[in-house]
Amino acid sequence: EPKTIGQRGAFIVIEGLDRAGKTTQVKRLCDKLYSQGHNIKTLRFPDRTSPIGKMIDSYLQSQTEMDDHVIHLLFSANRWEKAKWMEETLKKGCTIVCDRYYHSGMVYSAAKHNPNLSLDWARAPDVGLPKPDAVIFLDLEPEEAEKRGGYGDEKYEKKEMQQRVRELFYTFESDMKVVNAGESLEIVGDHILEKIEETLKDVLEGRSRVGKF
Ligand code: Z5A
Repeated sequence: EPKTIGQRGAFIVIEGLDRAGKTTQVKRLCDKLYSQGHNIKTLRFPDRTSPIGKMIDSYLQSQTEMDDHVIHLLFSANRWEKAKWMEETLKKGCTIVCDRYYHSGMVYSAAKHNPNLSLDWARAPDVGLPKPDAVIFLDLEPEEAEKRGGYGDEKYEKKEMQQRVRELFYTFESDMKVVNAGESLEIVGDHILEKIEETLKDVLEGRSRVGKF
């Protein structure tokens, strides 16, 4: 019997640096929660499948150039495309586990050091989106990321950029539960579960409503 029937689902976001293992941990977490009887849906941002997502993909692969504000607004629009679906899904009792969300949106754009693109400016288009019940931040030392094969070929996968992104993520420390992603897959997975246990309980027992950013 699924645990979430008749209750809303929980909205869990896994944020993190490049190579931190977000995709791996989202999958582990979903398998675990599913085995505990939760109805589960996953999401990832950017969602590269929609027309807006395809524009983002093309930008990240350096096939298209865009003004920093334009790409920022597309990333935000890509979340808004899913907002109604997220609200309906949570209401139906499904738990959503989401790979990156608006914290990524704010910090990657602000990390570009464009004097006309502050963290405040970057925040504005996401205001009003469904607010996660818990945000896990998978933190990885740059040296550890390098051991995992270094950064890839996409636009932001450069050491200096990743360093600024990490510092900016830490300005949101009070919004997030930090997990050291440098440990083994199993240990990281266990720490994530520990950190969301309380949240899941509150949601399942009807003590918490879906908020807005
Ligand atoms: N971006 C943005 O600017 N604005 C926005 O609003 C949003 C995003 C939403 C693409 O994101 C870029 O978009 C990203 C942020 C920006 N730019 N950067 N950087 P993405 O999410 O599509 O792509 P990504 O960050 O590069 O994700 P990824 O490649 O999927 O990485 P990951 O999910 O964190 O890691 P992984 O694939 O699970 O693992 C990476 C490797 O490490 C792999 O070989 C694993 O086997 C290994 N791994 C994982 N965990 C461990 C442990 N614990 N030990 C050892 N090895 C491990």
